[in-house]
Amino acid sequence: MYKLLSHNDLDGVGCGILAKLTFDKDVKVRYNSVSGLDREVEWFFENESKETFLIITDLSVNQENEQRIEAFYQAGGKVQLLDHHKTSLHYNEYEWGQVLVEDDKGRLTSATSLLYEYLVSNEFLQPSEAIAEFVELVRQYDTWEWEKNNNQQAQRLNALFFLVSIEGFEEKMISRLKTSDHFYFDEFEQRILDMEEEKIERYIRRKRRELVQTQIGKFFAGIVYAESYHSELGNELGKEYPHLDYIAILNIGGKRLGFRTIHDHVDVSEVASHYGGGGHAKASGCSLTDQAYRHYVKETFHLEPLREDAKHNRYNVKGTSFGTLYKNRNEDLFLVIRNSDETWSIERNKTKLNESYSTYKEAENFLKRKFAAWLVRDDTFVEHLIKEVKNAKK
Ligand SMILES: [Mn+2]
Repeated sequence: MYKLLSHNDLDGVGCGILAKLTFDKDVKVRYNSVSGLDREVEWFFENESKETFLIITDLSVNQENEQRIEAFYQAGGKVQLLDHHKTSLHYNEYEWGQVLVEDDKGRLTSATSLLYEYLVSNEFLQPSEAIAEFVELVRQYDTWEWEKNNNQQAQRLNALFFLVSIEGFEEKMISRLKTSDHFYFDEFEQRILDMEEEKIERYIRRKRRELVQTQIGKFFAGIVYAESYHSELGNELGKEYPHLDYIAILNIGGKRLGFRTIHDHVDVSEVASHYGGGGHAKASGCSLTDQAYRHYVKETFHLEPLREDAKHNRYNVKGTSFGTLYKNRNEDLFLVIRNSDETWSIERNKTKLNESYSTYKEAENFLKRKFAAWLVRDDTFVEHLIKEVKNAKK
């Protein structure tokens, strides 16, 4: 018998699908949340037969279980842990641990891609094109590579995963991978996925207007409350507000906190590990500990949401030598202007601030971090100019 303990996200369930394709009725699969795995591992050692081959994917165990697994392995037990999270790299010190963040071709891995490699190279599973295509979609989704490659199929696979039950998803995928030459979505799935996409768009548009910003430690965070679509949301908000180092997504009901960044200078697994969590450089999470609650909820609850930059301006646009107008919640007006030496400065209510910046972007970053200002619409800009002209005439 085999027992697979895996994560309850697409990558984790991808592992379950591969295990069931491989071992069929000889494998029992349990999906767990990050915090739920340790209980399952304890249950395994208390209740399962010593002959059962334990496979753990996409998750890490606590120190006690790490020792239990090592003792089990030393006593002749069969166990394999496969993971791709940077925070799990120390398991590589054990013979039963294999943690790989990047493969030898420099490609980011996922638990599903690691398990596929493992099953094929140990000749448990016959490789096929359909399975390889499915594994690659899961990998691209989990590593967020799909966005760079504009691989909509990968995103749609994850959307489908959330639309149906885990059992329903497993069943569909297993029969499809067994019987078809290539991976595909059927007509019904295509239709519900189209509807889902529109729904996500509306959800994100609404959440964009709820984001607050604050400085925590050395970073500026954007904070939003959301129960679903964390990856899509983190990505969209990160792009909408690039002056923020990362986006923190609060799931109060689940007492969880997720972190996402689009920037290379930030490693959000470090931010999460500060609160006892972990994950990847671009996506991580932790439980809502007392300290996390204080930093992200209590101390930010009174803040007003950020205002979005005006979208369809023709005159008040960024980076012009003419000057670009911003405003904040205190009704302060800010003008970003280009100096004669090509540097940029900021005027706050017509008083020039001391600092100058070598690029427009840097000036804007400062303005948005320090004053939470937004680009005003053309009509406000024109009104401002008319007032200026009138004042000049007096
Ligand atoms: Mn994963």
